[in-house]
Amino acid sequence: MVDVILGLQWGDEGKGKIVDFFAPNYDVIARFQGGPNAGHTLYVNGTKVVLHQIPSGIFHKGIVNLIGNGVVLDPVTLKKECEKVAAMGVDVRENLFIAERTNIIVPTHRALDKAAELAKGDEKIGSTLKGIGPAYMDKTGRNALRVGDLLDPEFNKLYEKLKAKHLQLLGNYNFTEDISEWEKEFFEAVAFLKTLNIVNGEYFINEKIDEGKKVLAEGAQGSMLDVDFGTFPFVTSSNTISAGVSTGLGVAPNKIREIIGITKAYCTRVGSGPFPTELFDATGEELRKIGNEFGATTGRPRRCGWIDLVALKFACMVNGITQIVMTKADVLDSFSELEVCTAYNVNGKETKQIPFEISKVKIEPVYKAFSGWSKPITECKTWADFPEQMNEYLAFINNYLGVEVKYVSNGPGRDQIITG
Ligand code: 2SA
Ligand code: MG
Repeated sequence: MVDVILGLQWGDEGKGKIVDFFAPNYDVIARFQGGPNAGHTLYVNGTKVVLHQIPSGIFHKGIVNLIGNGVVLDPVTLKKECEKVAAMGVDVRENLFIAERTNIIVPTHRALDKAAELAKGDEKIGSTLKGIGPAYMDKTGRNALRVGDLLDPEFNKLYEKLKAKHLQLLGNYNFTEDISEWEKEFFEAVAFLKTLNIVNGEYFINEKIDEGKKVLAEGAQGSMLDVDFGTFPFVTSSNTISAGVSTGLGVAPNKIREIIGITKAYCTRVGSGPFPTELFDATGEELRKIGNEFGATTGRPRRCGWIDLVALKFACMVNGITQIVMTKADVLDSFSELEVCTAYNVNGKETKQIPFEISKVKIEPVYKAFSGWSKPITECKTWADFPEQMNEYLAFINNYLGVEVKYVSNGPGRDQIITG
């Protein structure tokens, strides 16, 4: 069977840490979408590691890590990351596998991403500029190169053909950057990638499932960045929700069991687009400072605000969430009052649904206030140690969402997680 862990907000919910925490219960950890735009932070023996392409189970010996076909893979990022984990004693040839249908990010994808964002001016998406959008466009446009193509003796020809198409597009943009250095790096990385375990991902994973092995599918970005259900057009280019597991790994929906959603105790967003509960005041600044809210891939400061139950309930619905993990609850320790968004006011009308126009109209959040707990919960060891005010906060959220918060993370460390 397959369980899924994914983010319920706009990314950065703490997926890296949570996948790493649950990893010992699984035999296989698989990424099913996204690419080097992801930044999954884990702490290994006290050292902070950020993973972009490799699944977060890589530091557990004996666990198989699979990069699934739904991912877009940048060989350059992958090579650097493999070298980084190798320096920490991990042999990627032992426990990393890559699906041959995985689409490849080429240097001109990054160039196109950059050129297109620049051309958008004020309307820019706030992309990580890793080439994600153009790479997925080539997938749906049926032009992409895939990992299996690397083994084709004619690969260089295929590459040149795709590059020529991209250069034509870049011609529309007045793009003048020299990409020859990127290309040199790319071909070195391609040579390296060819030495890794390239497999038929869908047979590989289904054979594991048939053998009774337990698979954990690891989401990237967040549900509100889903290309269909997120705050379009301010989204990423893949299906980040649980349905993406089936298409991104070749696993049938009836093989999926638990769908674990992660939410922060508050909310953040990096990049442009609607964020109804965003705080522009000292409280927002405080959340960013205490929560150390800066992009793991780009270092950009993240926008911060209160928890948004309208968006969370929507995310629970489209994902079929069966249990919730709340992260960074300790960040709220010092706030004397907390707000929880329970509805939106859209054009003078109150609603508990995400409106289609979310990216076009101003949304006023309707809040319910809670008193803070003003106690360091980092010291709590069990659920019973949680302050009364925190129990009230959690009970309200459980009741609103109709799904239970089963785990609360109360610090960045591997062991700082409490089960209810
Ligand atoms: P892209 O790069 O084209 O997919 O960007 C499109 C939108 O998706 C957002 N996005 C993200 N949001 C949160 N976290 C992400 N990963 C990094 C991290 C981001 C970083 O973990 O911190 O370091 O800045 C991620 N990746 C994409 C992006 O902001 C755009 O709004
Ligand atoms: Mg992240």
